Amino acid sequence: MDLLKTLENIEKDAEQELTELDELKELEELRVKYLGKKGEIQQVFNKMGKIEPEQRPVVGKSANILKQKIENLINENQQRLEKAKEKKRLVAEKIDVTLPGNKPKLGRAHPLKVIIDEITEIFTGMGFSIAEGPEVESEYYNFAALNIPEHHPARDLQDTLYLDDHYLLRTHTSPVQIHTMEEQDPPIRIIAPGKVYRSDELDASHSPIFHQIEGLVVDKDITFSDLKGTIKLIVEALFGENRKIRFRPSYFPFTEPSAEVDVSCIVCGGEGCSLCSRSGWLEIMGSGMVHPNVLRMSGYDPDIYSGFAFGVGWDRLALLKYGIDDIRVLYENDRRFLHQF
Ligand code: 2U9
Repeated sequence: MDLLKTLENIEKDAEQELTELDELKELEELRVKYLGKKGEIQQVFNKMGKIEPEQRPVVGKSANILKQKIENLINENQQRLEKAKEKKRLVAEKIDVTLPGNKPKLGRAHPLKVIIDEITEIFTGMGFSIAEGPEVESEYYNFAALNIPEHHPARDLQDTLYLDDHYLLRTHTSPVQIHTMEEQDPPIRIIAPGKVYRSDELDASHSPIFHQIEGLVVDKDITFSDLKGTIKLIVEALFGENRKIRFRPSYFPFTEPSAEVDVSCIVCGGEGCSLCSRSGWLEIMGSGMVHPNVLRMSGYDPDIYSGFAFGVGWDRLALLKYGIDDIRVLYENDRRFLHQF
């Protein structure tokens, strides 16, 4: 039995098989085939008992040298195959950074949001804070505290969405100002933007949910001139410096005296057109000096403090600003519509 010859053959086979390899997993198979417990080198050792004793050291030494050599070959080839595999991966994953990217679809500010951002900027600049409150209110905060008597038509079931005998969905944001007056001492300078509810049928100019922005200032020596100056500022900021403003006497239970504010028509400038029903004026907000009863009910002495308040239909401002003739588009969230602004 010529084990040296066997070793020589093993060496030749191993060298050839290893250099022809191109898959890492086949390398493992070859490691088992040559170096494993039942591998070819081990089989040579197993047969050592059957050869001449003086041959054993020679064969043993050669077998050990070959074992080491195959081990080295396997390790070298492992490195070669790993490098090749990595290179292949890098080529496959190559990214062309010069290709144009996918443009993310950007949202736009909703028309109502644009308006409130503008108004917030004007008022915070004058030292006002933004106040918010619950949409579910009691009769007291929505009506009684605002000097709206028990049998006033505004309390009518047709206008107000009642939840039970005492609670309702607020019909204006005025309760927010009542809460603020109860919690804080004058001076008060707040605007209260928010969602309000009325029992209206939905059509082009009515929605059972709509938005208001109200303002309230209470301090010593607040006069109707302060009201006029403040309103002039908002109107000019929203509709431009060249607008004319007119105050018309009006009635609200929570203000006395009260005034409706008109602005010269933003379409015809006062000539008369279909938007202003040929009058040249657009009615844009209500206002007035806070009624002494309202001050008193919230714990302010009307002989010391006075205040003014105003209220605007926030949706109507958006419709006017953008020339939209249907309130429903503000609530439908149709991206094709909203993307025009
Ligand atoms: C307190 C005292 C007074 C808020 C006011 C108006 C006039 C007004 C309407 C405008 C269009 C409502 O959306 S609309 O229909 N609002 O005309 N609101 S004064 O007066 C207040 C509020 C709170 C404590």
